[in-house]
Amino acid sequence: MSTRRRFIETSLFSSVAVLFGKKAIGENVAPPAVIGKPLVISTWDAGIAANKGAWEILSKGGRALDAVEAGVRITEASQNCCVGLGANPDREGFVTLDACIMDDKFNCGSVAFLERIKHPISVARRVMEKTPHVMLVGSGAQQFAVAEGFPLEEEKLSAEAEKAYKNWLKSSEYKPVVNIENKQKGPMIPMQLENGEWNHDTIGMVAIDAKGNLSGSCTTSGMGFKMRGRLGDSPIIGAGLFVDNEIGAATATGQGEDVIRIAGSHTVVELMRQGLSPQQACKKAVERILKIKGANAKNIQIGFIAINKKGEYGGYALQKGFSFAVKSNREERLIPAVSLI
Ligand code: SD4
Repeated sequence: MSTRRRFIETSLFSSVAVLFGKKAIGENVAPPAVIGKPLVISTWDAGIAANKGAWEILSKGGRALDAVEAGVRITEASQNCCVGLGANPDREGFVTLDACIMDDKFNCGSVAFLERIKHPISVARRVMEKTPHVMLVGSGAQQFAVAEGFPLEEEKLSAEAEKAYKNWLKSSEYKPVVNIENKQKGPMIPMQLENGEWNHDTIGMVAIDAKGNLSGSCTTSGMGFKMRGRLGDSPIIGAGLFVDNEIGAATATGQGEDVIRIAGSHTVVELMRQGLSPQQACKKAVERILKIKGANAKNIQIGFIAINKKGEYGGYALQKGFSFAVKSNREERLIPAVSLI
């Protein structure tokens, strides 16, 4: 080993050891390969479990792409959460799922309006890797999934979703107006609960691996009791998710229509390109939405999270109640995001 390389490794080891509050020499503390990397962050509290799945891969030197797929599959499979087949249906009573994934080379894949498939994120990855396209929707996406060997699940609402749907049916009228749920005092998504928290039905995850490569994933059942055929931001590259391996990665949650309006995740990445930190970039994007929505902003929630190439991260929300989960060599925690309102 060259003297210079040994010097760099020793200095790195010392600074990491200081960060851990340990003495540098003689302590059995394995330093991360690069400070700040690997790192994974994801939206809402379900992100804690999802990050653990991603970490299995990242901590062994695996690819960020594999990590972000594996991580959100945990959420998709969880019947306790509102993401995946256990989630709230559309107004006709069907659960329709949207997901997208993006790697470090601008490869991306997406599925939308997908029914009866448990892991839309993995279908999105197959679209990316096995087709000349970026997006497949509806019956075509389902046909592709089945051809790829994904099992077609039973068409049955989870007990929670069935209860919520029946409840919603009592007061709902079918009016194809965006945010009609708010005007009817019915559910809106994300919905503010009695205890002041927001419910959610999406997980977005972005990660940087030990080699410094970025990837991201986003998967959702979308807005509960949405119009049949409605897509939000989550399956749209640039809106719900964007990755530029030279700069950073961002993902969004909340009222998808308003994230789409500003090409939200792409905007966050472009703001980081201009020199803003991940948190500053997320804040600026949220401010842009607030400016557009004006007084109507009080009825919606939007949250962005982002990481940059250095392994710095941040998040920002329109309203209180949004949190994001972080996992790295140094920390594992749920962070309440700062909000504008
Ligand atoms: C959508 N952005 O379909 C998603 C919903 C969401 O927490 O993120 N909910 O608009």
